[in-house]
Amino acid sequence: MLIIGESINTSCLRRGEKAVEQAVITRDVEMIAELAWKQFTAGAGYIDINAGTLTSGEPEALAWLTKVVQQAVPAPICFDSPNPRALAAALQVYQRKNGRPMINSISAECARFDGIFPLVRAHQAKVIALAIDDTGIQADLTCRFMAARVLLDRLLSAGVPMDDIYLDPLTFPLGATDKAALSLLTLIDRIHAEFPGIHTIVGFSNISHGLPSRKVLNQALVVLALGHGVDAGIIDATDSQLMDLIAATEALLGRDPACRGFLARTRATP
Ligand code: THG
Repeated sequence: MLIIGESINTSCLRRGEKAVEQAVITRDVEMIAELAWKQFTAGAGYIDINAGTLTSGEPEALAWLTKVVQQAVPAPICFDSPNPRALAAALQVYQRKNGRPMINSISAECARFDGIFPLVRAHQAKVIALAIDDTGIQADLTCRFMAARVLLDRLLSAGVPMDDIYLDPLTFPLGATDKAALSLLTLIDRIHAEFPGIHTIVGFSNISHGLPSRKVLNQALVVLALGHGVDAGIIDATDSQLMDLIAATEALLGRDPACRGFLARTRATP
């Protein structure tokens, strides 16, 4: 599973009230570099950066984060913003030595597609595609599936390679709808059945918003989604129990030749 580390997000409260936001506002290089390093050494293949709470200074903040993260770790960056100006500012300072950038995210909303698609093309970025159109995020699965289909058609016919697209079916919090996880799993199945070759990705921590014991809910959902063939996850890579579960589940599903990944992990953490 491709792991996108979620922790460098200004809405993240994990390290105390608004600690990440504060670190970005004060340009605290040390704290951001440490967050990047912890996620990288824990196994993150991409480091997500999101400065979405800083509405006016977002472009400058995202560009600063890019410089700090690419200096701190040899992993590529996942640029997490709906704002084309912020994405453009960050991509402009991104050095590709750590790998191709990933843009998080485009959608079938017309303004968002038109604002972000030129950046995907100009930077030859991998792209996360949200199953949402101008009618908003739909609870109805067929509507969400239709939004995904329209977006995929647009990306593929514009020449984006299938292997560069990560389709995100999106999930509601379980606290808001009992069937949130079941709907997500059904959508993952439908996407893999109807669009073979397309990657799927989920922001797993969304499921537990507003509920206690968030970690264990996130862990359970990741295991379930792996059973449905999900390819990638935006997760807390520093949750070592979650990373153990991913390694074990991938081995059990035959996605880890000769259990190499699992064995390497168990040797590292006896
Ligand atoms: N899809 C895509 N991108 C996304 C999301 C998605 N980007 C943002 C978000 N959803 C994924 N990132 C986060 C980051 C932090 C949290 C949730 C989602 C979060 N953190 C807790 C906190 O700050 O209190 C701590 C969680 C924990 O400890 O487990 O909630 O869906 N494409």
